[in-house]
Amino acid sequence: MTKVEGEYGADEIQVLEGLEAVRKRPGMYIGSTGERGLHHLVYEIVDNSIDEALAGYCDKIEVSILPGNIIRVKDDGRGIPVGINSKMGLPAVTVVFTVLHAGGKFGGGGYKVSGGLHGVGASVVNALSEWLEVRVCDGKDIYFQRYERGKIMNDLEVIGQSTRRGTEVRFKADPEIFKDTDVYDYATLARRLREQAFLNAGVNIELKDERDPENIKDKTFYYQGGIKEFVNYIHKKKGYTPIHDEVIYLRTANLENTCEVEIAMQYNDSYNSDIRSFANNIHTTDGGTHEEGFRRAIPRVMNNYATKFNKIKEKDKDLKLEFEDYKEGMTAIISVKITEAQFEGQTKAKLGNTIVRSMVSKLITDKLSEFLEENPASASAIIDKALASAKAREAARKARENVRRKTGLESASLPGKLADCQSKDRSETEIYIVEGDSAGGSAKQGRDRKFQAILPLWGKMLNVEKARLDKVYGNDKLTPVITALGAGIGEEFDTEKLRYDKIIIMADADVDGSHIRTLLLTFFFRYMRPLIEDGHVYIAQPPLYRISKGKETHYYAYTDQERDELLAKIEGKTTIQRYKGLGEMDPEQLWETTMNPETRTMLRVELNDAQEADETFSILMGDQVEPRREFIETNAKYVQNLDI
Ligand code: TTJ
Repeated sequence: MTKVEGEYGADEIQVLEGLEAVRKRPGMYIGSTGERGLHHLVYEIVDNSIDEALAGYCDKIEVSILPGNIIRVKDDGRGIPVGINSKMGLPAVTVVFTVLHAGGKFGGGGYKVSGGLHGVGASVVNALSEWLEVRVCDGKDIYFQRYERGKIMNDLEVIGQSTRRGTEVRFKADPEIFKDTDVYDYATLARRLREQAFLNAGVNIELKDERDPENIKDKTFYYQGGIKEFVNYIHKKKGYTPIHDEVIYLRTANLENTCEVEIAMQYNDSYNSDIRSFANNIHTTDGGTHEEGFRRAIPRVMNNYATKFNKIKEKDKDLKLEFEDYKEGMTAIISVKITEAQFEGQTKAKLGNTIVRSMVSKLITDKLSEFLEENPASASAIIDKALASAKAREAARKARENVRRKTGLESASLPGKLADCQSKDRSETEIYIVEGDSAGGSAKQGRDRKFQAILPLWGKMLNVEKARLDKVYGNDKLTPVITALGAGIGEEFDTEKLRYDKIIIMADADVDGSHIRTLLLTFFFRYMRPLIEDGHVYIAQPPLYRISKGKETHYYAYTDQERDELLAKIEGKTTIQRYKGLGEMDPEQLWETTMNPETRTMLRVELNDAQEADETFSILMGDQVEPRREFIETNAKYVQNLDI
């Protein structure tokens, strides 16, 4: 029976007010009402099924995007209880979907998840859905209830019989809340569900995209090896080769069984580190106590081993190996599951529980030492790699000091090729990093010297993906960029010292230009990440065509489509010039089309997902052909746009 107004009890009024609050401030509950928030709804529901799987009662979770952008999540667990909850006087399943913060937790095994943006529960999804339906099979009956914008549409009712068990939820995100409700991205969901399958060994998660019946996508994620397989996967994906045989796997839990720590790690042949930490399956991007314990224990345990077994030669004894050295080439997953997790910081992405720091530290002390002693070949490979890193860091430090000594200043003198701007007001200044001397010449003449600086680059740029810090420091192509920007590099990078507000990469719209852009972006990403994070990096967009009508009138087209549109619009006789490079433009044209803030268009480089960008650069700039080809085949458009 459908409820009518006037029949609500006090509890139910509270319930409605609760969900109303969610609809008033959705951002507070799911972070945003954009694409991210929309995907968050899916994770929020799936988390409940994962909990059931972790409790040992569910083998299979099926997530589908149905036509009409309806999400369906189905599991074969025990089913949300349908009995009356005595406190609320409502079926438990109704409470789960209509009471804020009730969550889906009814005790019973596993680690209770709490805090952060996660675990806010099914009621939040319900509040933000145009409609939501739940079906529960308890081995006998099929129960059904429907809600619209959080409001109960019918009493929980039996709609049929089944010997199966499980829970099925379908929902349609509310277009009154979300900017777009049709932007579910298969790759994004796949990424997240794969991650969850790695973090929860043995859980089987299927993802189906049935929006287009002509093109159904279907993937199943199931990893018996858990986070160990996660490390293998990352290496394969990035095209890195491990430098020792086995993934190191360490695990511990406390006596009360309220906290479990798992670590999987392996070293590879790259110079990058990829350390991802999780608490209750939530990616703690700001680290916290688990990462602190890890960073502290790793150098201590490794150095103890190296000393005890005489792994460091007499001539290298002065080098003090630190975490910075041991992290080079390291891929590690740290996963903590804890009751009552405390999430801290502005984004609630930092773990705060202090017990975790000592547990991680002890785990590494006990079990990593054991691993090293039992696997001397692996241990030697790791120590040697850290030694090489320490030497490179020492060389880089000397190179840096050399620069300082030579100039007698803290900062080096500006590069000779730089045509600096006049303004000292950073907020209005720009630097164009320009490929090639001739384009650099045009840019110098065409610019507004008041606020625009030009730095021409020439010759072969260093691929930082294949070079250690010391090579980056001494590199004669990168040094001018570093000194012109004036903000340092690596750990010393300081955005405050930046000499320009906008860093604009200007290169030809061809394959070579694309290569230069990628090399520079890789450099910024690896060595000056805040530059990208804070939105200082831009890509200039020079036109591809000039269409002239007579001597006086000129139009510029930035894409083939624009060219065709212009040609269709312009009457009479026209001539088309295709620019093969920036060098073909005279200074006035370059100013008019690409550099004049009034008329130009630029791409701002945004860092939406650091993890994804990390993978992208590893694949694009790495030395293995296979992952790169695979990447280009699946992301051809992305490669052209260079939007990281
Ligand atoms: C909890 O303990 C008693 C028996 O039922 C357990 C339970 O609630 N299991 C459960 C909940 N399995 N699946 C869910 C669930 C699945 C979806 C898709 C959505 C929600 C909110 C819960």
